[in-house]
Formats: sequence, C-alpha cells, structure tokens
Amino acid sequence: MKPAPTVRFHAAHALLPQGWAQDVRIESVAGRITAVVAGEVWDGQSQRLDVVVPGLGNLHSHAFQRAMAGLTEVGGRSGDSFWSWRELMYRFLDRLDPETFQAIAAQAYMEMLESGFTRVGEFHYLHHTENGSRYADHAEMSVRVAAGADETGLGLTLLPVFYAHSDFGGAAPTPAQRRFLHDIDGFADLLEGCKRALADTPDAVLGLAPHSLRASTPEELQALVALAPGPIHIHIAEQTREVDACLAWSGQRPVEWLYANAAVDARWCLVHATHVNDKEVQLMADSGAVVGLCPITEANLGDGLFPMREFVRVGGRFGVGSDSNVLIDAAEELRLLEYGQRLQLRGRNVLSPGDLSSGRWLYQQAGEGGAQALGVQAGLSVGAAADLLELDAEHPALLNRSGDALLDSWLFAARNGALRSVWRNGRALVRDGRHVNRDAISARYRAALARILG
Ligand code: NGQ
Ligand code: ZN
Repeated sequence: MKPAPTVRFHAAHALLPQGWAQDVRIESVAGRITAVVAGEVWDGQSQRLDVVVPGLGNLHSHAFQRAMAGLTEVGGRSGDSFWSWRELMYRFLDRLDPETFQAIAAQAYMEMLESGFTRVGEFHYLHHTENGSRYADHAEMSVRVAAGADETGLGLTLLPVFYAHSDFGGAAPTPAQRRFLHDIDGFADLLEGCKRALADTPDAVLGLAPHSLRASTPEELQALVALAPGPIHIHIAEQTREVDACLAWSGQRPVEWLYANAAVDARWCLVHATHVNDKEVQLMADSGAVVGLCPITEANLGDGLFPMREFVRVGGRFGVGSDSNVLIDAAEELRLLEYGQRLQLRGRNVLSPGDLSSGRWLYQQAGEGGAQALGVQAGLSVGAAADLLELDAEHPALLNRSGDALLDSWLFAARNGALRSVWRNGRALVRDGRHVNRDAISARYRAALARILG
C-alpha cells in the first residue's frame, strides 16, 4: 500500500513527545510528518480527528502462529510446558505452504492494525519447503511476509532469522527444524533476497536475528553481527531450562554470556530477557539495548516474570511484542505487563517513576523502545511516519476524561471499540474499528484455514 501523498490532520487533542497538546495541525507528505503545530483553528478542510496518539510498534511476531492460537490449550497427563508446546508448533509447520503462510500473515497483521500496532518486527524463520529444500526463490517466504504487510498496510521491519543448531555447543538440528536452516553463506544469500523482497514495501526496515544462543555458535553469531543491515534481535533467556543449559555449556548465564562475547548496543533487541539477575539487569540497561517483552505469550507459555521494576529503575529500555499471536491486542500487552508486576510486587502503579500515570508511562516507554528496536523514529514528530491512532472520546470508557486519563482508560478500562481509526503513512487503514480490506483478507484467511484444518 502506497503512502498517502499529502494529508493535513487537525487533532482536537494529541499526545506529542513533550506531552498533550490541543488543536494540533499535523501534516504529512508521502507518509512522513512534515509539520506539527499546536493551537491552530481548524481550516474547514483538514481531516478532523478526536484524541490522537502515535501508533505503537510490535517488536516481535511469528505471524504464522496466529493460525494455531487456541489449539494448544490441553495439557495431558504428563504435563505441558514451553517445550511440549514447541513440539506442537513444529508439527503445525507441515501444513504451511507460501500461499497459506501469506494469508495467515495478512490476517495477523490486520488484527495488529485494528488493535493499534502500526509496525511489526517479523522474526521470520520459516524459510524453506516442507522437506527442507530451498524454494526456487530462496526468499520466497520473506516475499510472502512483505506481501502480507503490503496487503494490510502495516509497517514492516523484517528480521530474517538464522538457525543452524538445536542446542548450545553447536548441537545438530533436529528433523523438525529442517525448514529453518542455513549456514552463514546461505544466510547471506537469503539476506540479499530479502533486500529485493522489500524493494516495493514502503519504509520497510531490514535487520536480522540469530534465533537464540541455542541455534547459533559463537562464531556464527560474530559473522551475523558483521552482516547486519539494521536491528539485531535474539531470543535470549526465556526458559529456566535454557539458562541451565547455557550455564552447563559455558559457565555463564545467557545474558551474561552475550555481553561477554558481543558488543551489545542500541542496535540490539533482547527478546524474552525473562530470567536475569541484578548484574545482567544492569548490563542490559547500560548498553542501551531494548528488552523485548511479550506479556501475553510469556503468560501463555508459562515463561516467568521479568524483573521489570529493577530494570526500569536503572534506566532500562523496553518495548512489547505479540510473539505467538495467541491474542493480538496492543492495549492488553501493556495492561498485562503492568498487572504481572502488580501481582508479583503486591502494589499498584509499580512501574512509572511517580508523576506520570501508568498508562501514559507504559505507552510512551514502549513506544520509544519499540521504535528503537524496529529501526524507526518514534512519536508524532517531524520526520517520523504519519502513524496515528484516534481514540473515541465518546466511548463509554473514555467519557469526561482528559490527558493521561484518556490513555489510562483506554489501556486499563476499555474492552474494545475505544480505538476508532488507525492511520499509517498518512492513510486510513482502520475506520470505526474495522480494517478497510477486512472482507478480502478474512476471506483468504478463511479459505486457508479450511485447507489446512478443515
Ligand atoms: C519460536 N517462540 O521461535 O517461535 C519460539 C519457540 C524456541 C517463543 N520463544 C522456539 N515464544 O525458542 O526454540
Ligand atoms: Zn519469538
């Protein structure tokens, strides 16, 4: 979807980087904001909007997992865990051909837009055919990710994933991982294909991702950093079993090992830095890297809770991701992030350092961290993408609220419907809560699910 040529908005209330402003003129040319001016009277022509906040970045997604949401909620007698969930996820892969994969991605991306996400970091590792051979176009599946983003208009930061091993120490991959695999030369070739795949996608960003310390050796990790065209994402310490395996292999914990062996800086996003000690918390905060938290998925998979309060007290940066896409909801990710900590710490408003409301603080921090991790400029400011969310001040949950209470009421107190419209690159993609191409995208999704699950 092409960016809108020239658009002029007039927002009754807008959340700017410096705070709330009234009667704000926002201009965009070819999808980029060119002017933000508060205190202007409506010119009678500009697109009038009610309460405007910047679109939120979703820094971590595996789009295809949307289609298996709700199908792994039976434990069985021998118990269930992240690892047995992963077995089911691997089996589900057998059903995915390129067309099906694209239909699922488009559905997931449409749902992201409808919930308030305007850009996704697709942590993409399903590269090869069902038998593990390459597609005629090596980057076929990346092309499909880009096509899904294009169909919906969602901003895309593509993170092609390097995967070569099943565990620490360069263990051989398992047969179930055959569709993910590369050596470094093969991966460099894939990256070239990804560049071509993104050529027609407006303001796409290309980064890369070593899947985890399990899936890449130290030498491979070093080679990947040298190849990185943009942000570097990695799954780092999601499960205690993974921490134990890392300790057994190296004598160090995953985050500790990473900082001892790579120059981790603001280009990095450490996804699921769930299990970290105080020293690791400090290392991560000092490096300027973003910690990627995926509260809904982390709860669903039983990962554990990240020591969020310690991390933000030392200046740590974070953003949120929808990861397994078991439920796609920007507000819910932030709400659960806060609620997990409240339950753990037995207190209220436990993260925001004081004068800002929890909703305002969470939204702003996750917005800045998400943008950093996705390689774009944050907020409603000149040079940033014209990605705007319009809240409906007439929604029951938002009545007679102003300023930060609007954000708090959207994030903590509105079931749905509070998000009225979503604009991306200056174009209206969601109106009255519905994506403008919802019928076509859902029809393709319906047909795809009938093929693979019917
Ligand atoms: C993934 N998902 O790659 O889809 C992973 C599971 C793994 C999450 N970590 C596989 N939530 O980590 O080995
Ligand atoms: Zn993940």
